[in-house]
Amino acid sequence: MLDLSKRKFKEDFKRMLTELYAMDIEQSSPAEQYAALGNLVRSYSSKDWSETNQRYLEKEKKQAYYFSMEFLLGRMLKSNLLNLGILNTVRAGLKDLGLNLEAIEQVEPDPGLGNGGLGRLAACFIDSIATCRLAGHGNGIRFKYGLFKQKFVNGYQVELPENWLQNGNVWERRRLNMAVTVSFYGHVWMEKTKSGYLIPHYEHDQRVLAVPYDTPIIGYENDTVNTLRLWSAEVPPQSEGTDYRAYMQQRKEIESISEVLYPDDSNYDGRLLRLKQEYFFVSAGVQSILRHYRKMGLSMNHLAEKVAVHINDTHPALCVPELMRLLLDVEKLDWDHAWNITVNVMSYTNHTIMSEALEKWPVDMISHLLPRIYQIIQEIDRRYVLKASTLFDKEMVGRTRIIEGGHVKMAHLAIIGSHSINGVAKLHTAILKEKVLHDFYFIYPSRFNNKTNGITQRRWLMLSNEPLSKLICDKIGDDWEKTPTELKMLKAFRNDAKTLSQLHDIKRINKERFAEFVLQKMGIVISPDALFDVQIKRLHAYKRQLLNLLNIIRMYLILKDHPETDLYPRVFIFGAKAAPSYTYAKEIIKLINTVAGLVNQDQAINGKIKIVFVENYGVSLAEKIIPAADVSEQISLASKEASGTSNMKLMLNGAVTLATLDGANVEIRERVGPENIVIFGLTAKDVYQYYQDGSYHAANYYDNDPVLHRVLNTLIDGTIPGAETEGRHVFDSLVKYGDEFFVLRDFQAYVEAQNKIDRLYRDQLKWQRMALINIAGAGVFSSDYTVRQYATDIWDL
Ligand code: 26W
Repeated sequence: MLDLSKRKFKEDFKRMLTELYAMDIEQSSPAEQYAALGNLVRSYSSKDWSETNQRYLEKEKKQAYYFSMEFLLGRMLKSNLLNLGILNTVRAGLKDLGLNLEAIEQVEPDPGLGNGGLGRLAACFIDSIATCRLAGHGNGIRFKYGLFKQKFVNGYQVELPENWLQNGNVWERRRLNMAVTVSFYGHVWMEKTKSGYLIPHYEHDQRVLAVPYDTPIIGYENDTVNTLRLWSAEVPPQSEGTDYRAYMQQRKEIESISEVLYPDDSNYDGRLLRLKQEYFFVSAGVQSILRHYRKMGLSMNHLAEKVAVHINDTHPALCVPELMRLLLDVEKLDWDHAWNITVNVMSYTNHTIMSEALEKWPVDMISHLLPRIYQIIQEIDRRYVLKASTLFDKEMVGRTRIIEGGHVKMAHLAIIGSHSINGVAKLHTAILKEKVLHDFYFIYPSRFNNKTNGITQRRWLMLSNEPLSKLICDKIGDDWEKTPTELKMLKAFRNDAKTLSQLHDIKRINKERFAEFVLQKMGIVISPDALFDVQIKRLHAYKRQLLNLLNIIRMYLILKDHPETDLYPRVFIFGAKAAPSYTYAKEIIKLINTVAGLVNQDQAINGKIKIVFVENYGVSLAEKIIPAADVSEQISLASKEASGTSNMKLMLNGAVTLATLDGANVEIRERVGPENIVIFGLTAKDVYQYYQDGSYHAANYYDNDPVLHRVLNTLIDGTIPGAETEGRHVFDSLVKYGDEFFVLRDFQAYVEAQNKIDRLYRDQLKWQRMALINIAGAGVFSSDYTVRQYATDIWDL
């Protein structure tokens, strides 16, 4: 923790402005103030950063490397100030200088280097790892363009490039001296030495320079500063006499590797570029780990005692053959030895059971792009098949092998090559064991384990909801900041009318703030007296934003028929991006926007329902919405949402969860008790039962439920002007084509659950008590605990 007085800060800040821009405060713009502040904060952390690295090296500490294609960091300025322990000092100092921290913060771009839950989890984890003083670092790609910027044009999603690096990035450090070379294409031939070794020779390969950009990851009020290393693809130092045009062509091709994040978290997109990206950051990362390891002067035999590599979903699964390649070809270890080390080093997390998202690469593609890696995968597969055939039947071996049907199955590679395989919530892990990965669970039972996801309470409460944090501290002190389960102390106030009314007031302030934002940005008037009902997450059919929409239409119809109906006023808040290629999801966005257009300006319903679909949902918007939420919609089809993490953020901020028994919702219910959560719908067991007997007939629900019938008809009968095209597609997907995610099946139960919410909310004392119990129960979902479990059970740090 930094010892910094306000006076010293003000001097430092003014000096930095002068040094950087030769300006004083009056002359400077917020952009310059931000850059000065950012540089200052970085300089404040640099001593701890180098000392942390020094300490790890000297003590030969085991280090974990979290390999992830995505890190959805969010803005770093305030989070770094908080973790350095100087947030209040800096804020007050700036105020003395006539400046406002929150205004300066707005200058920082929100780096969207991720799609959704998986990327944000990686960001929460690295924050927690540093906070828990664990030796763990992130490894990923420095995408020039983050996830697209979403705009709505006539209700349709339009994607614009997100050039987050345009004005530079104060947090990163380019480290050219630590660059490594990554090889693609070409041919490999093996030379046999006299001693019998096979030495691979690469011919005509394309070499790419991987340049690391390091960002300090500052622990909360401690002296640990870990590293997030993101790799950028560049042309290697130009060889003599390269033709200029050929050079430019080559440069374009190479730089495209770290150009843009794939905007897809659902559909596997078989593009060569994605495979290149995966190998690029894997090879660069593993090479740099070994280079660091060699500095300790230990033999490779001890690698697994000093290094853990974590494979975040299958995207970095090539870590397995890449480490094998380096151990075999460079370190000259024999196969069995190398394999043993590799399996002990690697661990893998599965984040989805959606089969579309399970990566498979065509053999042709992978053998052409990565010839040596493909040879190694073939050998891993050959040995697996050889051994498995002595133990299991042919079908089992066929189902579990890595290369099958002309494809390389990345999940199989990750599982066979890792000593640990985990799911991200109890239910998810159970489904992996019993269904999705049942064969592998049978083969490697001891490798499987659960690690329920978590979130950092620093970003998702202390920073984003300061009024609530302060109230909590007033009530129970600040131990919860470092020991989040201490939030349970709040339960003592469950019957304290004053505390409950304070909770109400804080929610009210946050809602006013959000309402103001919505008015400014969207021109929509919403009342903070209404119930704020929030669904924020990627747009995907399985998450069932559609179920939410159908209920909104139902309510709208009731109010049209009988404007006097006593429905509690509601604001339905959505935030969601759809993958650009995911037509159905985009149609749902358009439908929600069309219904919003109709409902929001219909005088006849007296403003009782409002729909706010915020553009460009991401970390920064989440920070605004979550503190203002009354209800948290977690309504995925049971079994489909691996965990969910917005559910945790919302409960921590006092929202009541309206949910199916899916993902971590199950564990949230365990924590708060069934009376403090509203659960509805099919269970995972029900869903699997339906699959088994094929007995779900969606059309029956359309035919037999008059309410649902009428609601669905509005999609196609002109009740919602402008909805015709998308309305027809969506209608057909539900009624004609089988309703893959049981929306119609769960409709009635959902309506009842929503009615229950309506009733509960009217009793504010009771409601605030539920909110309080939710906040009090949210501590266990801190990522501080999750990463400690990874560290102990998996990485052995
Ligand atoms: C190949 C493209 C691709 C990209 C990303 C496929 C799949 C993914 C991820 C697995 C999608 C994802 O973000 N999954 C989410 O992971 C969160 C963190 O564990 C969970 O909380 C969510 O339930 C899960 O959907």
